[in-house]
Amino acid sequence: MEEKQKTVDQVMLDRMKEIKVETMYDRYQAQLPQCGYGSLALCCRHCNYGPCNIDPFGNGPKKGVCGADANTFAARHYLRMNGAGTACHSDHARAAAHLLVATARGEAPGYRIKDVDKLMMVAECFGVKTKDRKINEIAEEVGEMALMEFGKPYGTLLFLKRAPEARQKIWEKLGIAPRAIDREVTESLHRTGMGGDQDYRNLTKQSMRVALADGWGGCMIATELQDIMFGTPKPVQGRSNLGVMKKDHINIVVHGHEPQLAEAIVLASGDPDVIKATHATGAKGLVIAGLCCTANELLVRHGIPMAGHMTIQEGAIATGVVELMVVDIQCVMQALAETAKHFHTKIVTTLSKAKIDGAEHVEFSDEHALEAAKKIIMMAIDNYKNRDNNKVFIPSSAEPNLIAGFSHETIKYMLGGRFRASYRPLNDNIINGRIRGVVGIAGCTSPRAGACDQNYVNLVRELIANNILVVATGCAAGQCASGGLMIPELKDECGKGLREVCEAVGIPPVLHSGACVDNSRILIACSEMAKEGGLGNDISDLPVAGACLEWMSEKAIAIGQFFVASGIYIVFGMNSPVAGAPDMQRLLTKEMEDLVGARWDFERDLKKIGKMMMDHIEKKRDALGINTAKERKLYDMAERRALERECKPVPGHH
Ligand code: MSK
Repeated sequence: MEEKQKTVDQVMLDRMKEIKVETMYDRYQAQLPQCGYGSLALCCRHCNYGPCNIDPFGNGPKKGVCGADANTFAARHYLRMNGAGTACHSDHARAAAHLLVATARGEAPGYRIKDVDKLMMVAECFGVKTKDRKINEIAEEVGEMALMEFGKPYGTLLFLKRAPEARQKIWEKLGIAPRAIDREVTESLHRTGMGGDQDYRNLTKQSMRVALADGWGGCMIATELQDIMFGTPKPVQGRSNLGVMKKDHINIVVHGHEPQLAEAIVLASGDPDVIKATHATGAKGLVIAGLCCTANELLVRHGIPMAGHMTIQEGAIATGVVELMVVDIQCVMQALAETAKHFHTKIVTTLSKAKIDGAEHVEFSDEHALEAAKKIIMMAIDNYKNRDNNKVFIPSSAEPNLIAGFSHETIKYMLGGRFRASYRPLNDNIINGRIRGVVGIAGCTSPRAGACDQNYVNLVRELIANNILVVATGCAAGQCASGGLMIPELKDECGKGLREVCEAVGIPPVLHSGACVDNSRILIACSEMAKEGGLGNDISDLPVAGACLEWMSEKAIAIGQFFVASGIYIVFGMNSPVAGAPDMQRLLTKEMEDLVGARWDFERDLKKIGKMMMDHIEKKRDALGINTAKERKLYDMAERRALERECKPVPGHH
C-alpha cells in the first residue's frame, strides 16, 4: 500500500513494528489458530465435570457430561454474554445515578445539574413530582428512583413505556419485559449454571429480557443521567485521530467509559495551579484527549479531541508525547502497562474495581473527584521532563474539523425547528424517498478484521451514496471520525436526495450520537419515528437497520440483542457467537423475526453488509407501501451506483 493511502492508525502500527513495540495485532497473530470449540460456542466449562467439548463434525462427543447438547452450550454462552454486557453498561449507569444523588445533595463538588429540561423529562417518566420543588430535590429523587431500577422487587423498568405501545405489547406477550436490572443479570447467571435452564429457546428468551434491561435500563439511565449532569449533546466541532496530540504540549489521554472521571479531569485542567505548573515546565499548554467511549462522551458534549478508538490505544502511547494515560473501566487493555514501559508514559487507574498490575492507582470518588483529577494532572505535568524527544512520533494528520453531538433531541430540533421540534420532516423525507432509510452503526474495532482500519468508513460511504442517513456510536463512530467522515462537506458524497436534506437542514450525513450507552438515543429516535406516524406503528415497521462490523465485547452482543428485541434488523460482521449450534443459529437469524419482528444476520464478508441492510430497508419500504411506482423496482448494487453517478462519484480519501 502506498504511504499516502495509509490511515493515521496504519502509519502508527507500522512505526510500532519498526521500533519493536508489540501491539494487539501481534498478539492476535500469536493466538492463531484460535480454539475451534471456543469459536463455535462448543466448549462448556460452567462446572468441573468439564471442560466439555462437542464435536461440530459429529465424529466425537455430541453431549457434555451432564447431557447438555450443542444448542444448550451455545444458548448458555449467549445468555452469559448478554448478561455480562448488560452488567457493564448498567454498573456504569449505577455510578451515574449515585453521582446524581451526590450532586443533588451537594456532596460532589465540581459537578452540577446542567440540563434541567432533561431532568424534568426523566422526572415525569419516573413519576417524580416537580411542581413547587427545588431542582436539587427533584434531582435527588430522580437519582434515587434510578437506583431503585436496579433492585426493585416488583414491576418492570420505567423507561419501557417510552417505546411504542405495539412494542410494549410484544414484550408483555412474550414475557420478556425486563424487571429490575440486577435481577435480570443475576437470573441470567443462575439459569446458565449446571443443571439450570436447559432449553435453548427459553434461555434465549432470557437473553432478550436481559438485553432489554440493558438498552431500556442500563444504557438509557446512563445516557439520560449523564445528560442531566454534563449536558445533552448539541452539534459541536471537534478533531480526531492521533494527530490531536501536540509535541510542544503536555498530553493527557483519558480512556475508558464513565464520563465523570473525564469531566473532572477537564474541569481540573482549568485550575490556576495547574495552569501555572504547566507553564513552569516550558510546555505551551495542556492537551486532554479521549480514547474509546470516553472520547465519544467528551467529543459529543464538549468537542474535546478524540485520539482514537479501541484498536489504537497502544498507538496513542507510542506517539511518545503522552505524559499520562488515565483510565477507568471497560475496553482498557492490560497491555497498556507493558507498552508504557517503552516510553515515559504513566498509566493511572482510578477505580478500585479496575486495577492493572504495573499501573499507578489514584482512587477516584464522587466526593473527591476534583482533588483526584488535579493530583493526576499534576503527575502528568511532573512527568513532562522525562519525555524522550527521540521517541516522539505523531503521525501527520489532516485533523478534520468534524461535527459531532447529535443526540436524538438535537436531531429532532434540527429537523423540526425550535418551536415545533419533531420527527415529521424526517419521516416525510423517508416517505417521499429522498432518504431511503436510516442505519445505525455501533460497536467495536478489532484486529480480527485486519489492520485496514476502513471497514466502517467504506460501509458508510456506500450507504450515504445510496441515500441512507447514518447514525454512529462507539468505536464505529470513532473510526468514522478519524476517517474524516463527520464533516459537513461529506454531503458531496451523498445520493441526490440525502444531499438535498443535509443541505436544507445543515447536518452531515453521518451523525455522531455518542458512546456505546448512547445507543439508547437510537432506541428513542426510532420510537419517536414510529409514534410520529406514516411509517407504521412499531419500530419493526421502520425502514431502519443496524450493524457492527468488528464486534469484540460482550457489550456489543447485548447492544445487538436489545436492538433486535426492540424490532431492529441487525447485521454483525465476522463470526456468529453461536455458530456451532445450528438450531440456536436459526433461532437468532430466522425464528426471532416471528417473535419480535426483527432478527440477526452474521456475515463474514464485510463488503456484503451494506447491501444486506439496504435490501432490508427496501423490503420495509415495500411493506409500508411508500415505494413509488418508479422506485418500486429493487435495484441491484450496480444499478444503484449507476443511478447515483449522475449525482457525484465517491472520491477516495486520504
Ligand atoms: S469502547 S465496547 S470497543 S465500541 Fe465502548 Fe469501543 Fe466496543 Fe469498547
